[in-house]
Amino acid sequence: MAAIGTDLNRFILEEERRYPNATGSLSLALTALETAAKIIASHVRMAGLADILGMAGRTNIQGEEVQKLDVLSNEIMVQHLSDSGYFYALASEELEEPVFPEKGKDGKYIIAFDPLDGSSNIDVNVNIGTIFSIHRKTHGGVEDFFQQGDRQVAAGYIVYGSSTMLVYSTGAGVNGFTLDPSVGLFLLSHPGMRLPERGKTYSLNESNYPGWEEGLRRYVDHLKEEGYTSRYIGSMVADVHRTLIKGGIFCYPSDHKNREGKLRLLYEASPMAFLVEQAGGMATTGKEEILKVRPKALHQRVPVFLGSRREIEELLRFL
Ligand code: P6P
Repeated sequence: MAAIGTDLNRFILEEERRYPNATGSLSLALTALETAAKIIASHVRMAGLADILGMAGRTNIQGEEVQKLDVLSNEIMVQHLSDSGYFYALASEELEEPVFPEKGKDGKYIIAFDPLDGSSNIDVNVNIGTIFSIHRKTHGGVEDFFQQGDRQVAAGYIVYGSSTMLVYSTGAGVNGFTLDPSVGLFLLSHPGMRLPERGKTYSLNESNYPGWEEGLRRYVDHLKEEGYTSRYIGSMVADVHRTLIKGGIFCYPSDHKNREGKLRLLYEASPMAFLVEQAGGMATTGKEEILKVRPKALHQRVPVFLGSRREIEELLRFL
């Protein structure tokens, strides 16, 4: 296992060496993602200051319209991933249709991402994040995005919090890197992340309790009797990051308002399910494993239950 403090680029190259047939495309694709993440992180840091300086939502000193951070983050992702030439197609939470970059027409990969999830939390300085999911290009066209999650080549997130962390997996476990702003490098800080077999917290928006199915209501009542603590930030990346480290269960279930739940399959549920399973946990829609769901539309939603094995297995007995 790589030593704490190993920088991300070296880690990616050392990972690549484990695959003799690797061409290096995925490694370079990941470094393009890393660059976009660093730039987004710098803008997220400035968000509060921009507001104080009266830039947010108005024109800045150059007379340019300052964009909403999620729109800007999307542009940064699209620009850097397109310019890399490694991605045949990009799908974004911010874009109705995929982008097929001219430079990526020979690219081997496609990527779906939420450029800045939880962006409504920016003005209250709550952690937000970027989530990404990488598949191989198959036949070309938008259909390439409708591959099951267990065929992902890589998935991960960047969480912009007290520190900026990049957490990802290429199918050989999960590793977390913390950005050292003094040198501008992501350094390995959480090697070989594993979910505890069971946790002590449950994480979901209890205001939707009346609209949940009966089995879920009984399960959450049971957790309270068992002495579990509730922890819910309302920013998926932050709630999943805590679950990945501390264990327990994160849920965004369907309810009478959101028949299919709220979270998107391609660029929220599927990448997070890939990470959680790679870290020894489980991820289900309540009816089937999230990684086995066959997508039918770019922005389709699914109910999400993910976390420690014990909590998920117990939940399924209640549903
Ligand atoms: P609610 C943020 O808006 C988000 O998309 C996810 O990051 C988060 O898990 C969820 O919505 C929170 O939704 O309905 O609890 O505010």
